[in-house]
Amino acid sequence: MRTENAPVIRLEDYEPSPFLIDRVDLDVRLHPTATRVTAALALRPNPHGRAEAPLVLDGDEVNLKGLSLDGQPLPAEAFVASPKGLTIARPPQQPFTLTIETEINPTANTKLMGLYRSNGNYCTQCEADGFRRITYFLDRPDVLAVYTTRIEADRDEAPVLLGNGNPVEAGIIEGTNRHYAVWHDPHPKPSYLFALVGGKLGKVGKSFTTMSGRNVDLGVYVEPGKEDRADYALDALERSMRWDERVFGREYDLDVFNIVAVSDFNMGAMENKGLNIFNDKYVLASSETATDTDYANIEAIIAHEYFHNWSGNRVTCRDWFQLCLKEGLTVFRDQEFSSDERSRAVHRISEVKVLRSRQFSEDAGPLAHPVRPTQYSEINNFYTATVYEKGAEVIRMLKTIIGDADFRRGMDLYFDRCDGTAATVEDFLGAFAEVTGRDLSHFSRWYAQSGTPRVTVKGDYDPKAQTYTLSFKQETPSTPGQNQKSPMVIPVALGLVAEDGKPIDAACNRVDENGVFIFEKGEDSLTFTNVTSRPVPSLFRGFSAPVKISFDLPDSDLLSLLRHDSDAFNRWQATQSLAMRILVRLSKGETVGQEEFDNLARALRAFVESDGEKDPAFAALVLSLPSESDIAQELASNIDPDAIHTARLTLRQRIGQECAAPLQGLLQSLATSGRYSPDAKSAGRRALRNVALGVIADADKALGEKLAREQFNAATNMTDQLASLSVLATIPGQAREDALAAFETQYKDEPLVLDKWFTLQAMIPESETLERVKMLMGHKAFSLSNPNRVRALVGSFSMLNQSQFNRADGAGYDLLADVVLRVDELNPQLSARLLTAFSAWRMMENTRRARAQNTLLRIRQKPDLSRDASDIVQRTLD
Ligand code: B3K
Ligand code: ZN
Repeated sequence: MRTENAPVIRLEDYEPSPFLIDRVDLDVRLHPTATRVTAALALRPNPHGRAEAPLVLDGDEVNLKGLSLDGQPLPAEAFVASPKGLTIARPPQQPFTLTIETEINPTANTKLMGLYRSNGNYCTQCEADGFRRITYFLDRPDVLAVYTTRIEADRDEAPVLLGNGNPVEAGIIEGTNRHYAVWHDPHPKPSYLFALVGGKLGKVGKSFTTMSGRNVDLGVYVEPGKEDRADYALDALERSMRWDERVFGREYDLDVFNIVAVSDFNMGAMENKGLNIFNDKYVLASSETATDTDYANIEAIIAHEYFHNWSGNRVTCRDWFQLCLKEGLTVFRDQEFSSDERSRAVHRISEVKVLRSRQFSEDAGPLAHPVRPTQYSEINNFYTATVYEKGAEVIRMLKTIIGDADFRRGMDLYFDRCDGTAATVEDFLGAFAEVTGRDLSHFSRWYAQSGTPRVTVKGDYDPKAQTYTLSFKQETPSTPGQNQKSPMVIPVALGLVAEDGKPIDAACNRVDENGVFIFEKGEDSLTFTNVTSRPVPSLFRGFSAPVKISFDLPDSDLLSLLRHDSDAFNRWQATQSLAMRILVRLSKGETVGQEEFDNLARALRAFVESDGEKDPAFAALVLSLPSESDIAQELASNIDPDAIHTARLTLRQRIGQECAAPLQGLLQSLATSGRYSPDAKSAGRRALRNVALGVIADADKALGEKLAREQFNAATNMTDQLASLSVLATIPGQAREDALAAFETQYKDEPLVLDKWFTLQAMIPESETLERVKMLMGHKAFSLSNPNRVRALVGSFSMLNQSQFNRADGAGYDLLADVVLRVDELNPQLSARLLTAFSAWRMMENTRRARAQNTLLRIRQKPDLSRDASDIVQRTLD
């Protein structure tokens, strides 16, 4: 059992570094088990730092082999070194060069932080604190240096050598089998943006001309033989670069931009300057191996990492508390890019689904924290939905409040003023306050206060006075460490819709020309005049604020919104709200009248008939019910996941019965022939057909099985093949097992496709799944050391299979605990991520709650549990 608690780092304790590093000259001699790194650091005391301070360099599992100061070896009594750090008690008080030689073992590095090997290739991951696993350093984001990197390796082992910045020199070392390359990055950067790659890689590339006419060589490097799967990523990169020029006026700033795909990676990708390193799942795509969703994710993540070049790299973060400054902003930018490239309404709905399922649940549980946290013990646990997704919503609200033109002016000022610096949220908001003349201090509460505000609305129509009044009240629940909450600035985009769909020409001077009312007090109300008939309010159009809304609109009003609202988001929301009303009551064991089922099912049928072909992607979303975890969140306590599962199935069956005929029609009319294209329009048609297939199968298993088998056998792309397989997976029997076996054989040499096969089986909502998952952990393609494999099988089981992970006998919790304890010894970031599946434990009914708590206590007992995992377990139990 751990005896000492990890130190807590607090925002209020921030101090500038006592030393700065202007230049870093690195010489890295790659070797599988004994890589030598020589780092020459040009240091100087920081004029804004504490004077006469010792020089304390961070380290993590590095072995010191040599140390000299201004060319002179440092005597042993002048420093203290351990694998965890290097301290020089009395460093010079003027500029000096410290040359450090270290040895590291990339093959033994299973944490996938620092320099490690993936399928034999060398690569790095330094954010947040991996550079200290390469050499001793001031490994903090506010120390910006210009890097020159010489990489040397065996020519056979690593024919390709890549670094940050521009290539300046390369050659072979005479008389040896070794070669080298030198890279220079002229842009000062923090150590977390350092990267190098050495290995056997194939390349696709093209030349890009920037808006000012400079040529940039773009390259995407992948495992040799997979080059044809990198074309889409390269195309997405080019489109991202053009978009950032057009929409934000941001131009690329080096001669090359490289992306490298690796198979072992802890997250999606990393924005290292000029050398992005990606999880290969987010680069490789072909119609036979990737789904439409994969293509959309690749496009979004390529864009996200590219956009970091300005929001993150040119302007970086002063400290890790400011993480949202780069992440929330960059998510917002990638969301806008995808909306422009695809359908804005459809994309917005997808963003909100992710926000609600991941962020709202985080904000309602033990791991809740503000968008800008004020303390952490392990920063890698703060790359969360709150920092990323809620962080993006905060930027979106700012834009809604100040308008498009001022938003762009503020962004320009922020980039220009903070270029080359490590900035704070205050610097960011300061730019917008300056261009608008507004006081944004009240708005800044969004960065400080955790929890999802709940806005309760009431509407009152006075036919005599022809007025309509909306009253608003807001409350934010208490969250860990925060009991007292203050009102937030909430932009409410709204409109009034007549029951018969005719526009309403009402007036209210507190609603701006874009239809936005700023709700910033605890309670407020609005009165519209000249309202000649009872209106139906459409509130929070486009989901204008990340809040929960309580508004008891009659079902008939929600149906009017589905039919008539000009806002696509609220049309979708209307069906979700109607479905949720039914699902909540069914889950609680309450009876729901036939009429209610019928009303929703018939409305959906009418919608499918009128809109299905018009906008298939949108229709696919309207037909998808809230997920089991969405329902659990709505119930919030005493949760029985089996009851939720049954409730959802019951409603799906009723909808399937009602809509079967038009949906079968759509299966025919939306069928596409010819070559697969991943564009949004074609993907939308496939999405609706595949949702239709699922709904048909819910109501009629035999028919569903027949149609799914036909589709499975005829499919010429992964989207259709996987969709039919997932329908088959929900129907126990030989057809399912045969299809699963056929898929396994077909893709036995495709790890990323087998991941889909793992996931699909882990999600089967039946009690045999537990044994199936255990068996699959023994599959030859499965490995506990590969994060994609672990997430595909065990992550999906615990996060996406609510009824089986939360089994009443606790066996699902035990399975996850056993995996976590083994993974923790290899890769703490991965074990910590898996552990977040427990964060809903307190909402469960008593039996499950007790079992989950015992399991968490068992995990906590483990000697040497990593800091990453203990941090999550501790906060989850607190
Ligand atoms: N900045 C990286 C995430 C790093 C995670 C470190 N544990 C990827 C991204 O958000 O773009
Ligand atoms: Zn990012």
